[in-house]
Amino acid sequence: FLSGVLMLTTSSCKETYPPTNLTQHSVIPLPASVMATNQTFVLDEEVSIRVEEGDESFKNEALRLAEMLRNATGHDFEVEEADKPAWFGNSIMIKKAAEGQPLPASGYVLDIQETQLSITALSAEGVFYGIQTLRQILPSQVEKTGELQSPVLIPTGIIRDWPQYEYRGMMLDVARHFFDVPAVKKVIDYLALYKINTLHLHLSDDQGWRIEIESWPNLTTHGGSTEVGGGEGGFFTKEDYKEIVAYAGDKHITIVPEIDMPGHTNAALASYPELNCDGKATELYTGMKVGFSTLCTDKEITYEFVNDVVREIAEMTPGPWFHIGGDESHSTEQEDYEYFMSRAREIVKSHGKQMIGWDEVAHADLDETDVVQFWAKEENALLGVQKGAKLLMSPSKHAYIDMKYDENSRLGLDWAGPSEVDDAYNWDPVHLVEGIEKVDILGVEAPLWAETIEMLDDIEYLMFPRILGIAEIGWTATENRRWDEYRVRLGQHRDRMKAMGIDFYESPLVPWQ
Ligand code: TNX
Repeated sequence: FLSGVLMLTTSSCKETYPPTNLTQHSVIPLPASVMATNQTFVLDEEVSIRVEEGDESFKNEALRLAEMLRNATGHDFEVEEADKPAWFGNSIMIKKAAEGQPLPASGYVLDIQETQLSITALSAEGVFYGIQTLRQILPSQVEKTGELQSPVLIPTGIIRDWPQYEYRGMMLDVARHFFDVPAVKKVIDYLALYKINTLHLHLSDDQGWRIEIESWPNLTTHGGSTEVGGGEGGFFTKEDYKEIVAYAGDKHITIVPEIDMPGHTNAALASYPELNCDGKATELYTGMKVGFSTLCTDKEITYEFVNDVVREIAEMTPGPWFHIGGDESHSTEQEDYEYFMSRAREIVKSHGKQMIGWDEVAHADLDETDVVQFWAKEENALLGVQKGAKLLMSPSKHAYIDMKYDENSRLGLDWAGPSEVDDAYNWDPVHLVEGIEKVDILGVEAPLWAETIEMLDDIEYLMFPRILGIAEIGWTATENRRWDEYRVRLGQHRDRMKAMGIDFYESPLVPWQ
């Protein structure tokens, strides 16, 4: 009888909710492990967000979470510095993992219990990823302003999660068509939700030079003045570039700048006659052909130019990498190409950066600090690995998100495609090139070339949903990935993409719901 009374009193002051199932919430990329405990954490206006005192970067993440919830619900959530849960009401705790915990540096544990939800990590980056996972567990209204109704019921359970690869990237070509700072920031916002941590900016090509270089001002004033199709082009001032770097850095995204050379350089050759072997400036170019331009590899001024450009950009770039292109230099003799690349690499190193180059660069001098971006030739990938370099995997058949989805796609090229959502998902970095092992691979990247795209909507259409698959390939262990299961999870991201205002391709291969 007594226990009956007790049960009555406890259950009368606590609401009961139907059993939940955390494993049915579609998180992309799929976490390393998800365990459901079938109860409910109630997120209402009484919840206090708490972070241990001491580490500013952890406090920043707590503030970020509070801001996300404030924006979605309209309610002000306070962030308190405390290492214990609140006396009354439920608590969200942001905690630093004890050193020596079996958790990789960028991993996190999201532990959701009935009265306490905690995110534990060794680094702020790990907390950030925990927040992105929580965001995907919340209803899609969290992506809008003022539309999330409180209380929000969150399923309980434990997620332990960490990435497989250190470099999970996308490339945006701002040279063929220029995209301005607000557009680039939007792309950064999108990448962050899927735990992509690198944005490679293709800043120069035959059709345009897009980054201000003080010592060579004509590069932008003349070389930046057009684009594919003859539009007005544009460029980033140094302030613009720094703004992008800082905005990305806040979301734990590293910017990798690329200046493509010695080919793909017509915009520079048109701006400075002395960079040409015959001393004459070329005409600006607005077509789509590749492989016709080259810097003059046996003139000393060429290396002064490269040094100035790399120095000015490296100074504004906190990340470790500098990409020097090196692709499709069809009008540079092979011997000249190798000589040029070896010198350009020395210049990059002298400014404290590690070189990345498209796979042709494997023919230059390389060591274990260099990165070869595989896109076309397997023998180049193998040669790079033999020289000790790491590989960045961007196989054009799978990872090129500038390809059409099918022959009816309104945008995109087709030389390596078409590339449907399953083509972009169904591949594994380790099994692309025979003889390559996981330790040889730095990560994966999806290049978005911009010959056919002119505005943010176009970027979204080619990016989504393929970028989610690339994000999962970079994050989730191969043995946990299956297209049949993934397509269902992807289908459940429809409302979230819509809530974010993303103009995505509704592939017939995906059960959208
Ligand atoms: C090849 S991929 C290129 C680019 C083009 C792209 C179009 C690579 C290293 N070079 O110059 O924009 O194809 O898909």
